Amino acid sequence: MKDILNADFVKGFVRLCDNGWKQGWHERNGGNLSYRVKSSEIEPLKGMLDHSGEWRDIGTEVPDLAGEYFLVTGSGRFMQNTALDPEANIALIELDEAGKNYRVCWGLRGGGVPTSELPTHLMNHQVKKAATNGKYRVIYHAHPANIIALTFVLPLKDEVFTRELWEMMTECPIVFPQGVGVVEWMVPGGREIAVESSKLMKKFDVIVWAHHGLFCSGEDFDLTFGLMHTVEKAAKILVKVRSMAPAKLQSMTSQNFRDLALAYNVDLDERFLDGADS
Ligand code: 2HA
Ligand code: ZN
Repeated sequence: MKDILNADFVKGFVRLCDNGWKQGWHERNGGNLSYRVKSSEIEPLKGMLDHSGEWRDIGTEVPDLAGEYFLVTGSGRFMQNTALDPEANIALIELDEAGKNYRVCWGLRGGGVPTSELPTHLMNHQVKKAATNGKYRVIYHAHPANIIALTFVLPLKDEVFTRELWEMMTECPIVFPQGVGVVEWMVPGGREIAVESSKLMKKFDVIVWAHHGLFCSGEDFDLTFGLMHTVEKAAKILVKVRSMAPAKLQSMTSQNFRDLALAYNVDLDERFLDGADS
């Protein structure tokens, strides 16, 4: 199976898992990753895939992803172990022609199933594929401590999280100009949270799951990991600021954001600017 392990997308996938682990975002089996494989990447590997596995229910429907292949982390697997033994911890799956079932074509040696968050991953892929003309291919879920901490002290509103995080580092509005969406606490791992998440993924590349973690989406592994990293770093600064003093003495103003948007040619939603100066 050397060729599958040497494919660039597999190497990039494994590297992201390892980097997330090194950041401390993946305690035990926390977090998961999926990649929508290009047909040019799957073609040369087809002879090495096993198409005899049984079809299993995804737990939701993703008709616009019918027949596509995804590389995914395994349920209960530890990110920490991915680089040590990719074939035991990740899987290439294929979706059926209805987008209702999947089967494992490679990986999860010794058995197992894809991440418990497969419904959210696939529904987010479906939304992002449509919204970006197929450009976005990565969905990444992690449990970074600072953003989780903030979900206990900030109102669970898109406007509040976006504005607070944007203010923490000048680059933030350039890195995530649409802002961040927030999902109130829900039971993870099923269709319901997948539906709520995918509604927000239509507008945002980053969504916060209250008291749980973050989902990021992007074109490739570097951009998606970089997005997670940037959001969590801004959250870390905000935790420090709030720990040092009850209120900020000064911060970026709405006009500062408008000037930045003009200089860097990004669209910032006025919803996050108007009346938000404190
Ligand atoms: O263990 O993070 O949300 C995987 C998870 C579930
Ligand atoms: Zn999680």
